[in-house]
Amino acid sequence: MSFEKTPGWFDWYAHPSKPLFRLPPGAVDAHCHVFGPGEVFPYAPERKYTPCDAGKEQLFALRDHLGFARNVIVQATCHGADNRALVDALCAAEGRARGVATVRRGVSDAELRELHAAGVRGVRFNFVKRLVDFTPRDELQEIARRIAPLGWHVVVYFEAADLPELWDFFTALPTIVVVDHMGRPDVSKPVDGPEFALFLKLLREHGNVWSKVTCPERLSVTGPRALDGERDAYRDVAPFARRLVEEFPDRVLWGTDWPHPNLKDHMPDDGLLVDFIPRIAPTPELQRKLLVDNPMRLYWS
Ligand code: 0GY
Repeated sequence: MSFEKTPGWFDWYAHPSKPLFRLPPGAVDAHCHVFGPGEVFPYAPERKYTPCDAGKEQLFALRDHLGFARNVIVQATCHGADNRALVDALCAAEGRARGVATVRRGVSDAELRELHAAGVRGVRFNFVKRLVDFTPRDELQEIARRIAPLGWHVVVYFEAADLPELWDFFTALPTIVVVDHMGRPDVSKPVDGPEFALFLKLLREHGNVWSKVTCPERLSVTGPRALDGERDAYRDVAPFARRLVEEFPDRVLWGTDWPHPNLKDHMPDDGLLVDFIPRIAPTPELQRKLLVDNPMRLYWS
């Protein structure tokens, strides 16, 4: 089956620069996706967008180019709960990738065991309204109860404005809860303002909540333009990410978000994204925790 990309869709950056920042040995890209290829792994009928194909070979080439050792591949909404492209990538990665799947209420124990054997260690619950249809909370609670005994965690994706309404649901989950993209703060608001304070409170009061300090390219208003030739792209996002890394050094993860679905104004150079890391994790110790210790503990232990 062939698929037409959503009009205006940006393909991923074909020739990313070599980062100036040298990643520590064993670094993990803990948030990335595979899309299709649609001919082999068709996109889900209920999807809200049709991406460009972005397969496992390209992902592994990017991993090697940037200097990562491993990937955590997160099921994207365009594949719905059909995890075949994800599982195929995990199996091809020879132990160098783990996955986060999407499952529905009817998933069998045998299917969960197969996903585990392939390298899946979590499920993703998506609350971003432009990406998914509503799923009843009791279905998600049931899934969380089913996956908890496997030692898996729940990854949640939501917009900052929806956190008050989701708070009780998140704080009742029986597993580690990993928040995508810092809960999508509005970075034009102050880092010390009430909206981000609520997110910090979630992590302060709930030791099982982690955050991905990802997606400056998605959250930034100032954008990728560096000033004075310095690599200071996405400078408005840095204070938010740095606050999380410094206050919760053992509960943060970093990832490229390749191939960057749904970006409207630019497609980031992944090399530049890696160069963002030392601005949010300024010491070798913080960098090691963010890029190696934390993802290894969550996905490989
Ligand atoms: C991301 C962000 C987005 C998309 C998805 O699963 C997805 O479709 O997560 C987005 O559009 O913000 O993490 O890739």
